[in-house]
Amino acid sequence: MSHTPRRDVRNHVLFEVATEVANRVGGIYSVLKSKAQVTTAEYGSMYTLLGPLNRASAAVEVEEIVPKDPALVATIKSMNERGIKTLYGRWLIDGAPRVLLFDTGTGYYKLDEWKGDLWSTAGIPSPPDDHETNEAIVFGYLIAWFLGEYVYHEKERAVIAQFHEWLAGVALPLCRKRKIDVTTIFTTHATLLGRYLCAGSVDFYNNLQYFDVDAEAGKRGIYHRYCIERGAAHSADVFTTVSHITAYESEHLLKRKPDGVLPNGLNVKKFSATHEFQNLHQVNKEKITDFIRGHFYGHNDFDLEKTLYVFTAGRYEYRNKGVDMFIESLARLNHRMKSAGSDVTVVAFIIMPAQTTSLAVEALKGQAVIKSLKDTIGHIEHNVSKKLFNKSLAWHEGQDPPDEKDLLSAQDKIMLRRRLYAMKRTHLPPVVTHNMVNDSEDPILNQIRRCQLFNHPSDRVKVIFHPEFLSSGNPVLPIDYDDFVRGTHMGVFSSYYEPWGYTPAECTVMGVPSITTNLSGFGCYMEELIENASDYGIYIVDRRMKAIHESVEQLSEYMFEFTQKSKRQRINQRNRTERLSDLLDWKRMGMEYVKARQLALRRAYPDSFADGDEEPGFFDGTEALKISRPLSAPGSPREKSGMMTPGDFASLQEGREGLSTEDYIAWKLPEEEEEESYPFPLTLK
Ligand code: G6P
Ligand code: 1S3
Repeated sequence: MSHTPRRDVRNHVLFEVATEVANRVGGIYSVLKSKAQVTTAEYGSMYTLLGPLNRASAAVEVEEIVPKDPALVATIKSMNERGIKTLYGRWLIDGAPRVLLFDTGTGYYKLDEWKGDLWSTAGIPSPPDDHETNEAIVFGYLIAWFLGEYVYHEKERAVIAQFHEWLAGVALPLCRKRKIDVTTIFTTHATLLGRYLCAGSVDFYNNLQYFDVDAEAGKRGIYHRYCIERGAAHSADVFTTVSHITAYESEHLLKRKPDGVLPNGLNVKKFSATHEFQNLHQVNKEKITDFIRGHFYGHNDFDLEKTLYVFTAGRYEYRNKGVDMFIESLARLNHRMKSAGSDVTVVAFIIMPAQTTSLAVEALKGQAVIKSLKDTIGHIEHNVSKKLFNKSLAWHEGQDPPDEKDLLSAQDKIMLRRRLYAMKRTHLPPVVTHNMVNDSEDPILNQIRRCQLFNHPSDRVKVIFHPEFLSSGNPVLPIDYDDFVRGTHMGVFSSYYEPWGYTPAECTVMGVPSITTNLSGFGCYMEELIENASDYGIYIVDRRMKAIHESVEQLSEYMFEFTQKSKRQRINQRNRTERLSDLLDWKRMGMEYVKARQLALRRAYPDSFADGDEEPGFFDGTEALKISRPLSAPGSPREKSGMMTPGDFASLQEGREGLSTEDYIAWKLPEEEEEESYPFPLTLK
């Protein structure tokens, strides 16, 4: 790219480009939203997120403001004058970053022209009826237009544009072809081919280097999308992904080795009272138990004090998210618990949105029946206490005290009897809470049927499939996702394809143990960092070296071991899990983003870093320390991990020069507490 020899790299401007800005779709939304606080702390008004405008979601998430940066004002004005509608505002989340959203609908008048241009300049074809690709093209051209005009107006400061995922990647080859004076980073959160190939029945990881990528993309009708993704990866100044396993996949499928790994962090919120998260577990567990009482009406024959809640959740990708392995392992666990004569019950929730028509009558009835029972008992309780009070008032010496037999009236008894009969049931408690559009073909339901996990009284493992995201407004299971997670005992995410995996990371910061696999970015990251991970409630199933039946066995063994823990052991384990939170905090993880940006600047503006530069020491680490210090905890002695930083990989080292995560936030595993909670040595690899 042709860059002006010297732009001010120190006071550079940062744009992050993605389709999920202020628009919840999946994991990228979580990345941008949770990271906002550290990035705005570092950049302030020099950070803007660029995305397509989704009016419904922007109406809730964005507050419109007037831009002040003269280059931004001029660029927006010029685009508006040419028919492109935009919304500039603050995203109403922690950190309140600035966002500029483009109404892609207003750019469609140029779609044909842009499609032709994409073919002639980048060799990327685009079929007529792929709406998602059309959106990506219009959005990409609007972004390239925006960046081109912006750097025309902003001549002093360097500009970094970081793009997330192929849907936001069309602008990358355009920036390169048009020689737009910005430096670019492309971050992929998965690869298109990886996702498609894994969802089929190929032995993905053992064949990565052998796939004929063009042919495989062609067979699946995604060749044009694949071209966009590959074009983006190759045009960016710096190419990154979210985990080492996806870096390996990207190298083979996109044919460029990533420069570095930018793992996903979380915005970790600490409670002032250390044990508050344990109290929250108890409160939310009670909410789940209320649901269980209703769902299992007539079959509440298991001890709720000895019942454990496990769950899996995510987008409905049956094989990729490992639901197949989860259900198979539950069947084995059921068998094992029965054979061992266990008095524990495991209720396994599967929270994965599928197409449904409505809530199932039986699920609604269960909650209604128990509510009526509760109301009736409340009513009787009131009558009894009133009667007892009146009888006691009338009592005088020499009389017998009021007899409990006289307290329940005939009418009370009839009411209670009615409620008891309403709980009679001729069939088993349902496995699914909703009416499914494709009940007979649904892969989850079919496997539950195959494994005969039908919630029979003799089953020690019960299953509930909730094919809708959780919400506190739901009449059957009224609880928000975070509260639900807190109320459970364990999350199980036995994924086959999982570039990072936010769900187990979220469990960890809430102090909930989880099971993942060594095919997930999160699992590998934790395995690399902590030697005795399972002691911390981080269980990792080996899906790499083991045959499938062995992995299933390992998963059911982990769950079985867990059912044998005492309450005290579970409480201690939750404490240890929660103490890992800092490991996943953006204050630590965000360092990799800093390194990627430094590398991008260095590659685009090498002259600005020459000896004798007027800003000496910019890359000796001290500047970066200054930026992030207010966010970080005071320095303290720390352990050393195998990797220098979470994302050390390939050429991100180039831009580092002495900068390490440990400088960004001094992190160490927490001090051991009482002997009882930490009965084993704490070791880091
Ligand atoms: C938290 C609460 C305790 C409660 C416990 C239940 O630690 O603070 O009061 O006894 O949760 O743990 P359990 O693993 O049985 O749900
Ligand atoms: C992707 O979303 P997914 O669930 O399709 O991006 C997420 C954010 O980086 C990542 O956590 C996940 O593993 C990927 O698969």
